[in-house]
Amino acid sequence: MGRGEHTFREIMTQTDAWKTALDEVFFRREEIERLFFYNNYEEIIFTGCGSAHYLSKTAAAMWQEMTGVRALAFPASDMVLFPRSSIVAGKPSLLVAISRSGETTETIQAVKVFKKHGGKNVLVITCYENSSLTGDASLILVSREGKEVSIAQTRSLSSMLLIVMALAEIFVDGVDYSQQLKRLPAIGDGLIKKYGKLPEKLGRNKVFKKFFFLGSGHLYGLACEAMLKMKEMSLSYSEAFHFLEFRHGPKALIDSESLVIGLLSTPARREELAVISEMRGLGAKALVLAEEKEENLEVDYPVSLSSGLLDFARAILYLPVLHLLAYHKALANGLNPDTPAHLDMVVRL
Ligand code: F1P
Repeated sequence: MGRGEHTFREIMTQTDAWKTALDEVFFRREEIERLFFYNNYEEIIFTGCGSAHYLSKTAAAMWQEMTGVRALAFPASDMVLFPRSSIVAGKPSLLVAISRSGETTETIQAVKVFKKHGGKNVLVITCYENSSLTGDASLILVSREGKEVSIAQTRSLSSMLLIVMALAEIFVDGVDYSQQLKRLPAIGDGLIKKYGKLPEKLGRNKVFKKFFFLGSGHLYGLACEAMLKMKEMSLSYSEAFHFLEFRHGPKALIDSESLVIGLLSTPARREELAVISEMRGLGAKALVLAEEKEENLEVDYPVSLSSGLLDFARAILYLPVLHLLAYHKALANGLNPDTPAHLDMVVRL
């Protein structure tokens, strides 16, 4: 096996996993509706560790914006160690526990703590049907094609994100999101084809030593996830911030070795681009992923998603190019992205 062969295959085949993830939600709609409609949840709590924690952040922001129901995200470890900061005993809540393996100790414990504090229903989103986590679940949604050989999550994470997106879609009136979501695999394939060479070029560029991932609203969690991929695979200095937060201190780190990676939203586009242009003025280069055409983005490396989809439906499309950026940076650093330093597939405590 060549260096990074598994990671590369998993990144490039992730849209196949998107298709089966969508089917999982569409085929099990009745069970899902039963879990939600017979229980008047006042809040939804998303939890997980590592990539699943960052996915939880995006999921919570998206869920609340789409459905109007309060949604929060906590790292599983906080739910275990500081239960009162995350759980209000007696409040009708649904816990959504996310874990590729279903074997991460903190996530398994978070479910137990939730139940100990009066929580009743737990929805598990995972890649394995039978695990220590699924035993305590009211409903399990599985991304069967999301399973991976590599340690860093790419295909698993994006397909579990799509399960959340498709779930939220069930509770939104007025817009036919399901039709939009069904178009994602083909659009994702087109993006990988069109922009596959750009992350390779940027990854190989030895000038870039610092990577700053910026995202706001529901895109912040994905900026964190892209930052984590860069750290895990390539051992590079990488950080994630909310766009406008970047001015409040972190911009002090900007220099000509910096690549600022912007996950541009539609509603805050103008304010976010102003941050990008300020950082370019301080010497950074900018890679920006956005819905609009390349020529409308005044940045060094524009990536146009051109999906024609609404904001929520397109979130997943930011990931593949950023996965490839981490992968190519790892190779350029002489590392094997399949096996990041010091990491294991599952953290068991
Ligand atoms: C969570 C996780 C992974 C990370 C590493 C250690 O795993 O933190 O995100 O890449 O492999 O475990 P899981 O609960 O999603 O299986």
